[in-house]
Amino acid sequence: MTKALEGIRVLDFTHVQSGPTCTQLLAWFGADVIKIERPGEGDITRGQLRDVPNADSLYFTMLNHNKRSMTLDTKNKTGKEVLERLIKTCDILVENFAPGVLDRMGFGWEKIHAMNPRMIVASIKGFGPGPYEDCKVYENVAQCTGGSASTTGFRDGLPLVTGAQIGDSGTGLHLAVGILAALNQRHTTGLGQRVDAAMQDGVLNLCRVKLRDQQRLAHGPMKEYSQFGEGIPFGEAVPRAGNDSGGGQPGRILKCKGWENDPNAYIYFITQAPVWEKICDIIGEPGWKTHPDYAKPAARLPRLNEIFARCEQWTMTKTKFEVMDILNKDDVPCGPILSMKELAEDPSLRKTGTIVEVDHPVRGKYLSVGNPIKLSASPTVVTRSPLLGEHTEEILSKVLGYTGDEVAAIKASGCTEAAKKPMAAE
Ligand code: CAO
Repeated sequence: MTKALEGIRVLDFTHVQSGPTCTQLLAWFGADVIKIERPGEGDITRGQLRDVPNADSLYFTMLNHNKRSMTLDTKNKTGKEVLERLIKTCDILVENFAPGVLDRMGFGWEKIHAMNPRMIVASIKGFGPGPYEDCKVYENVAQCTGGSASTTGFRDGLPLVTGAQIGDSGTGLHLAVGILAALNQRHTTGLGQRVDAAMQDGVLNLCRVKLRDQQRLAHGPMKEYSQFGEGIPFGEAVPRAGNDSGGGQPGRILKCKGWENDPNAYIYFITQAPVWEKICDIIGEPGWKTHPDYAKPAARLPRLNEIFARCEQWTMTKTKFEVMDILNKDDVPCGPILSMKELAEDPSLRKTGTIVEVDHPVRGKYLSVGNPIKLSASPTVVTRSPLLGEHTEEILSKVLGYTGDEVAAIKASGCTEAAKKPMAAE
């Protein structure tokens, strides 16, 4: 079966998490992704958070599946010549270097565009143009500057960062969408273009509903926020809303049986209006179906704490999975809080390829998240991440067309291998 991006070649200058998320997706859709790494060191994450001695870390392996690795010192004269040939050969360059790095390497947009007018140059930076455009940025910086941290957590607690990597992986996803749009436009223009995704912008996009709420504040209190029912006035900016639902249907995280000992014995429970009467029967409050304080959504808003406390009395008598079964029979939307252990062991996620087991020659078998986007005519087969420089020779000869002698000369220049450090006694 062919792949959606078959025939598309990606010059992958990405590192750490944000950029690799994007190029891994392109690889899963069938693009030939050639990851360029610094000789001797490679992507810094190969050695970060290492759990198996001398093996590439899970941090690296889980973000670099289905790619080829080539080592190349792009500051070396011969290395620059090889890079020029790569630019002429590839369709897309993806990078998430610090601002200005590509220019300092001598490969700014104008030069690349002149060398290969069809090339799409896609970049992730921390910030777009403005006061912070030169700053280096990591995940949590983006969460804090993109509106996520100020709106996450409890009203009376610290701003919180989330476990979901919305700054890094989220921006990688945004970039991938931009690249696919640019690829499509190339069909009509014949030209590449720049695709820029800033992490602050990506996080803000994912916090869209909070900017919605910022504007709603001007028109009175937001009644679905717990603090409305608690009589606590709103300030000038959107407050942290704890586990209140971000949508129009009130929801909370409630304790389930075993919560005293299990940190994940909880369920997210949504009191969706169309199923309110069924909820009243399930929790043992049939009188609330007609009572003027509870029957209509607007009447319930100031009483959400009381209503959810009553729901919790019921959920605490059942495990989270029992609650899920009972509520779903009546179409009540809810979600058990699943631990990473439970997700890792979930047979249905294994079956769909959302969680996959991958074999690696150095570290052995490990679990990874597979492609969450399923294409019916381009199924993803996850293959292991490459070892550092594993495909250097293959790419020089088979992709770039260098002869055996030329490959030998390139290697002799030192641009593909790190200079050997002298032994202490030497
Ligand atoms: N050959 C030669 N030199 C290379 C090379 C290669 N193959 N690959 C990288 N380098 C060099 C670069 O040229 C750069 O050198 P100069 O500073 O002299 O120009 C140097 O490596 C360091 O690159 P960097 O500044 O991108 O890396 P860093 O570790 O200092 O910063 C990061 C990392 C992530 C903070 C920064 O890259 C960044 O802000 N990126 C954009 C935002 C982003 O994606 N952040 C998310 C990261 S994941 O949490």
